[in-house]
Amino acid sequence: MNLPIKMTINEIISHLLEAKKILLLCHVSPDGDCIGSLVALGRALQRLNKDVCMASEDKIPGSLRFITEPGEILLTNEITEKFDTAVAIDSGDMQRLGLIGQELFSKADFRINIDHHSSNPLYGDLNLVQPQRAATGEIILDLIFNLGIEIDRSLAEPLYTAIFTDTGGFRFTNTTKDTLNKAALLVGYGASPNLISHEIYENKPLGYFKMLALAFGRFTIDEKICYTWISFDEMAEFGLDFEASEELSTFAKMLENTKMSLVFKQKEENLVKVSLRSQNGYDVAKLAEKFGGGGHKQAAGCTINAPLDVAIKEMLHAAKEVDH
Ligand SMILES: [Mn+2]
Repeated sequence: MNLPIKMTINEIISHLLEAKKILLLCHVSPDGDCIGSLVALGRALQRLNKDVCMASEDKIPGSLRFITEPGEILLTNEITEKFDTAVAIDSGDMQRLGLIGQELFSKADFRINIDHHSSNPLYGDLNLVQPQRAATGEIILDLIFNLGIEIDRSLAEPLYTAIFTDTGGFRFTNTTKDTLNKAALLVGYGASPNLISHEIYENKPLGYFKMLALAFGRFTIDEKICYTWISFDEMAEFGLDFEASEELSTFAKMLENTKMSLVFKQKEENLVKVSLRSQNGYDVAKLAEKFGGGGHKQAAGCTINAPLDVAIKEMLHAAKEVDH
């Protein structure tokens, strides 16, 4: 259904107010935006005495645990109940919810899709998709305001984290005046910029730096495309979870004279996750879509089912053919 935004917000609110059992789902390899948005909306609905279940297909990365309470977010494979309403958060398409997540979402009587990816195919019964928003957290903040709930630190902290992480610490082009105004409001409600930035960007184990050193040593520039890789054996050797490699793409895009950066993160023997970032307006979402992925023009991702060396070769080949 395609309604004007204000009407959609009202429809979602009246639906949530009537719902009894609500399931909130985030995307696979959860990031700060989806976890922050999930936790804030979940806590807001709990204050309205709703029976809310928050779930993720994959486990929450260590750097984001500070915005969650232990046991607050379940893994989708722990869920056996049925829900009258399911809400997909920050998931550009239904597949992003993961295999079990997708099934849980489909089985709910009513489905709501809240997101900011322009490629979102509007897969819900109600769709609140606003690509002009830097983060889904911004949309959730609007919803919470409209629900008439007072915002305190337990809502402000995850929402600030959502906006902070999806803007790369307020550095990406998606950082608008509205984004900063919202962040300022959240600071007013108790979010601490210093604490959140410390939890997200600092507080790293020694193995993290050894991983960076190895991956930095592999930086290769080929036709203005910078790429590097890390294998699952190496991550295990450094005592790191897969999620700890996420930030490599932030560093890869810092290189001068490049148009695009690609980071290949091997998750399993024949499963490689690729993070794509563009520097000069190249649309990496289109490139990711060729491999069944998606995302934003400047930041996208996809998964390739192949050994690491094959994935690198295939993606590089496609990247060089990108129409500019
Ligand atoms: Mn997001």
